[in-house]
Amino acid sequence: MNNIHLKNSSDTDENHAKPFVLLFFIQRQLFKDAFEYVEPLGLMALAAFIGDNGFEPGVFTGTSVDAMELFESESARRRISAAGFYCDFENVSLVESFSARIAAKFSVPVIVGGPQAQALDKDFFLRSKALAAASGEGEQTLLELLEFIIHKKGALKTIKGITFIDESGALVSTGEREPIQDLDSLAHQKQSHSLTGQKSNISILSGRGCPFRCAFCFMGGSAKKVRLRSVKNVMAEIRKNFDENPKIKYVWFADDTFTLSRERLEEFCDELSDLRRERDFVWFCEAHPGLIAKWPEIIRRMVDSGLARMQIGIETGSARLIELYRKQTDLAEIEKVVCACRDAGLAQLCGNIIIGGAYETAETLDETWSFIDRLLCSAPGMLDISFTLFTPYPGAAITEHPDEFGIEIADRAGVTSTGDFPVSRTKELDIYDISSARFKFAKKLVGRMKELLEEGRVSHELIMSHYRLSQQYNISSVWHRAVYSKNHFLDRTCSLLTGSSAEKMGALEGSQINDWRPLRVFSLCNAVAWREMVPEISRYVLSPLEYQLILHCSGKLKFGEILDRVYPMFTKFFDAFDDFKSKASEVLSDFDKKNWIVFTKY
Ligand code: B12
Ligand code: SF4
Repeated sequence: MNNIHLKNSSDTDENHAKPFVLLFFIQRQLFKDAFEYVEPLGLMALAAFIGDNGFEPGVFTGTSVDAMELFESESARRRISAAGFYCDFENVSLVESFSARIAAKFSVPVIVGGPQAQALDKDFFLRSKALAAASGEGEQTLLELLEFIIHKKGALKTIKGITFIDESGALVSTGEREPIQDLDSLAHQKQSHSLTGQKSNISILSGRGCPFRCAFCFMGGSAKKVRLRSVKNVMAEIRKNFDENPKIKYVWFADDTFTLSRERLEEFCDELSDLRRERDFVWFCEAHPGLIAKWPEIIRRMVDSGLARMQIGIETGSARLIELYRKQTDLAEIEKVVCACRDAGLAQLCGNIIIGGAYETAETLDETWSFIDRLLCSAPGMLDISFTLFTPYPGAAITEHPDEFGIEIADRAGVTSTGDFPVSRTKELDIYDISSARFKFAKKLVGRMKELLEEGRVSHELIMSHYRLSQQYNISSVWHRAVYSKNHFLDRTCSLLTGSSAEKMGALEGSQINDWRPLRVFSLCNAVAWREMVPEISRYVLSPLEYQLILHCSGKLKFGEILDRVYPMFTKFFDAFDDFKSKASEVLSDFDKKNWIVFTKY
């Protein structure tokens, strides 16, 4: 098993009496880091539901290699009554081959669900040997399918919301199942259902459905009526999971509806603030910029109650395209939200950009870059950008009517891409133009971020907050990954400041400094280059005094002791010790600004 430690599924007699059902979210090795980070909420919800209705569920998230190993070891121990697979645009072919293997080798019935289930065709069923695919919300559908498979209750054709191949070989669809109305009636997810161990985060859905109809979005095409859970119910789920897994440090509100109502959001802020008095955690949410722009002052309240990172869809910098996407917001609102987040002291805001979407041209790409650049300059150090390529998700308006959006879909099933290559073109840009645009955008983004850092536009407090979020809460940002951590001196300094009791010089008051020990954050051998016996650090030529001072910043001597040792070497250049002391303090302050040193107490 590669790097993951599987928990044994529960071994109690009581559980063995219940039919065991394995639910999988599998991906190829390539995606390992991205998706193992969070538990697949859909499967956790299904597990909770069937767990309350007479079955013993286990949820696995990981690579197909690990999944097969788990399947083999579990089936050697006990009978697996059924297997369910979460299927999205990326893993269709993998689910297909995995399911075929399970059906052939273990004769375990396979059910498929998830966002891509509605698009599975007859070939998929023939090749995968899956018994049925469930579209939409799967709780009741899965239960009825399990009752049918295990207890021989009912018939496939009477189970709403599924597709299957009948005895005559025809692909049959049983029609849509009504989405669940009262979400508060659903069982809460349980950490014990996860077979891949306890994570340091938990994803939560405070509602289902989306009121918007963005033309590129799967939800835009298939979104059902919005249903919100009560704040009380959501908080009870969070509290229960905290009790079960004290390792949780990050609460991830995954739904698109979290910021739908101001009053509800305020209620969440109050509840989350209360909970933070008992537990150390921070939280994330998705937000619609059009909503937040109406009451931007809410962001400060969210930040005060622990919001560490928020995600919004920016999509494009072209006013015409954002309208075509039916995003129901505009560039001015997005800019307003970015500035409001900056002013409220939010640590991280992530904006998504689509490259190669409707009517994309070289000109719209230029507009998008100018917009990103303006936003980055407005909120240096806070705004992360992530670039995605347009992907033809089933049911999205652009997928259904590409002509109306100036798009030509070349590879509808996405078999040539792992999200890393375009599968469609626009009237003006071919696949290669779009691919190279994405590459250039990613490069330009990091380049611009580095410039902003070098220009001193990013505050030390903000940089430190990214280090703290990474070290204490396992939250990553583009700024941290691609910019701060690539600057050796800054990275070492911030890591020391977060991970130990070290301080910046500015944090030490007056005479306090004499008792603290300056410590250089790099190895002198590696960092100092000697040119004709003159020392340089990163092309900065050191004066003899600077060299002696950095040499003595080994963390072993107090500042006062360093002064006493170095002064005798330079007496002839100073009228008195106090002059020397003030010059040495100036030099150390410069080292501190360059991130060459920190101060340690012991
Ligand atoms: C959280 C999230 C993530 C998380 C976790 C993913 C996860 N699967 O839980 C992370 C960050 C890892 C992620 C990554 C990606 N995501 Co995402 N993600 C979401 C998000 C915001 C919430 C998912 C969720 O928890 N939904 C709530 C639960 C209750 O619904 P559900 O997962 O659909 O499950 C229900 C039903 O589908 C069904 N069901 C699900 N599985 C099964 C299995 C069986 C057997 C049965 C019977 C039923 C069934 O029953 C469940 C309960 O009702 C959704 C948007 C959304 N609102 O759904 C996008 C979404 C799922 N993601 C999407 C995409 C495209 C991606 C990425 C490809 C993005 C990218 N470009 O990198 C990656 C792919 C990850 C991968 N495959 O490696 C798309 C999927 C579109 C599609 N047709 O495939 C969505 C719908 C966003 C969108 N609006 O377009 N994502
Ligand atoms: S992009 Fe977000 S707001 Fe738009 S339809 Fe999809 S989920 Fe809703």
